[in-house]
Amino acid sequence: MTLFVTIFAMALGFFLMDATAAGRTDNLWWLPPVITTRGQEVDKVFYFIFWLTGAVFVATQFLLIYYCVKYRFNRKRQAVYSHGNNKFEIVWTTIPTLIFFGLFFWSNHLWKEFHQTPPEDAITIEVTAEQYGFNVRYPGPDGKLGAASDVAMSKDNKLGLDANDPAGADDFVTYNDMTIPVGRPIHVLMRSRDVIHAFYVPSFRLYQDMVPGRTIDWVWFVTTETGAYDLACNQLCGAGHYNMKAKISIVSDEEYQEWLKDFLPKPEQPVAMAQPQ
Ligand SMILES: [Cu+2]
Repeated sequence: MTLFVTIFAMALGFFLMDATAAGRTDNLWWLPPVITTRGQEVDKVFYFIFWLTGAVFVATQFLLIYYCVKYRFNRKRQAVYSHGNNKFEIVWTTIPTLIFFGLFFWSNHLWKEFHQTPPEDAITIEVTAEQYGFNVRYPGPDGKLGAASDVAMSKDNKLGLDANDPAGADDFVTYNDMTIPVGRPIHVLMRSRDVIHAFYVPSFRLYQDMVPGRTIDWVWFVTTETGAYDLACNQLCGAGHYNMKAKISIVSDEEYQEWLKDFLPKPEQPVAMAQPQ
């Protein structure tokens, strides 16, 4: 009976895993491909820890089994008292301590690097989360996002935009769709309209909470490959959380310029309506 229940649970697990991983259908047992320069740095730390702890795990389990067998019950053997070995104890305390300090300095160095000011040529995009989706605001041709404040957020002004700021006149907003050019630094400002959401892109190795009342401004990244990737909310933010996701399309610079055209005022069309005489 127990065996049956175990097999059934495993089969159900496989089924559910397959059903929920619509965006990713292969290599589900391992990490998704990494496509940001910072993600590659994160992976180096991950693999270092993975192989080191993996090797220590295998070695200690092997020794455990070996000594269990070697010193198994034997009527002829007499127990001997051993105080231990101070030299060995110093060695096996010092080595892990040095490794831990090394990991601390390594990851702390990366953390500081990830929080550097974004470069001058970065494209600044604002992502405002809400139950249950992501509003993505682009700066338009002037490269500047118009001012916005959380206090001004309302039903009619979802993002709390300041209508008097000329920088905002050419801004445009997409929903659950973020298109960015490959290789360019992308600076993402993160806000939330209601509860805590998250900006989680496994392929970027990037995860940042989006907190109502705050504009998180330290996240920026550079992608290395084109393709479509999932942006998911990773904070249990309500009943529709399971379905809160967006598509990030990473395209070539030419494709990005082409995509932008759909959202910008056409040159042949008058931008403002002519005033009646
Ligand atoms: Cu959410």
